[in-house]
Amino acid sequence: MILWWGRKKTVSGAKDDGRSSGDVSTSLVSGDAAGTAPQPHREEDSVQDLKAPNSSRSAEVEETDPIGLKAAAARIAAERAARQATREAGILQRLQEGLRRSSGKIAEGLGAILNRKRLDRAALEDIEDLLITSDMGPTVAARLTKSISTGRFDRDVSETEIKEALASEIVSILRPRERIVDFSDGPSPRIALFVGVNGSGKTTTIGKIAYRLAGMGADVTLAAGDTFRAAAVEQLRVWAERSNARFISRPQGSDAAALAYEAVSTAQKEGRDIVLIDTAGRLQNRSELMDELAKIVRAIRKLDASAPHDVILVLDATVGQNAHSQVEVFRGTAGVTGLVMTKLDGTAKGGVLVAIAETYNLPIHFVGVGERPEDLQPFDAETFARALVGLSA
Ligand SMILES: Nc1nc2c(ncn2[C@@H]2O[C@H](COP(=O)(O)OP(=O)(O)OP(=O)(O)O)[C@@H](O)[C@H]2O)c(=O)[nH]1
Ligand SMILES: [Mg+2]
Repeated sequence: MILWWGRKKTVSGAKDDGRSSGDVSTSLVSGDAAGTAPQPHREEDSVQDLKAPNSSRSAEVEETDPIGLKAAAARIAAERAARQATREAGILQRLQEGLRRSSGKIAEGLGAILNRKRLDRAALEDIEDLLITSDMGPTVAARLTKSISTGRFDRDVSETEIKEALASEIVSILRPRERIVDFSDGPSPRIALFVGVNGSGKTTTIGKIAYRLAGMGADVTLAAGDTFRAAAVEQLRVWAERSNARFISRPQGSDAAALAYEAVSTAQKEGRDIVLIDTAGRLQNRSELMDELAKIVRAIRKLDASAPHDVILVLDATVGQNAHSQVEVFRGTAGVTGLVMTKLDGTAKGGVLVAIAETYNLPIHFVGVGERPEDLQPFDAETFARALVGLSA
């Protein structure tokens, strides 16, 4: 079970604005994400199931379980496990589809190289070049090439064998960066700040996370810290409405740090669970904008010295190697605690995630493979590595 939200669901009607987390759950599961987004457990399902136990249960069960409670509970658990398996299968399929351009490039390249059959020096050099041009960077490319040559040099190899070897080495690079966020852990309200360059996918990622967290019963506040553009505020407002989240904004041109302060202070007073703060996109080489980010962090810390609890840098995979300088600068200015990589579906540069994982000791929380809420997936090293080289589960 993938955990983003482990805390007990907020009691329905406990908040002063009349929003009920029970209502949120119901509306979410009836939407197009039903069957794919994690669905909150609905008490009424269990009650109904318990009232109508399976009539074909054996006499033996009847003896030890006279009113069928155990049998019904087992059935509910099995159904839940089946639903979860279906959801996970969907996740893998979407990731494979999303990474098709990246995996297609690697598969096509390997196919052409291994046509020559023997894994000789020339073939290894070509594979190394292929990995570099797939945006994995020279260090990772050299490491992967060395690893696949071990025990296979000058032997006949199949494309699948090489893909398997690549995937397993990529997993060993990615595994230490795998960390699912449990947003319910730690202080409440938990404050998460989203940063990144223009158009990297910050607002969309916040929207997707809010949608999923709301579906899990969290009480989410969205803060429109991108005060530069009216359209940015509206974009976030739409996501807030979709998730039935509390929305805090100020007129265009307002001070972003003051908005962040207001959002945190309001969430503290109202006892909210989590505040997701959007920020304006800023190029890493614009120092005045990077200073503004530091000011936002200072403003939040006046209210909670341990906040922001997450500073999530949203990276756009399509920029390829430029992602490195973004990590460098944002890490220095805003104290980045974790990464999200978006738009992996729109590029053949998916390998850049491996290069980033190898270079920086930062957890990768999510990957984005499309624009729908269910296209934001918790990062899983093995699933990602296999999908990247075009292998099935
Ligand atoms: N294909 C695809 N598109 C995405 C993904 N994530 C975001 N987008 C799209 O990328 C565009 C930019 O996303 P935003 O969320 O507005 O980016 P932003 O970082 O908030 O942009 P600024 O606020 O201008 O800095 C939008 O059209 C999104 O729908 C993804 O994983 N895949
Ligand atoms: Mg935005």
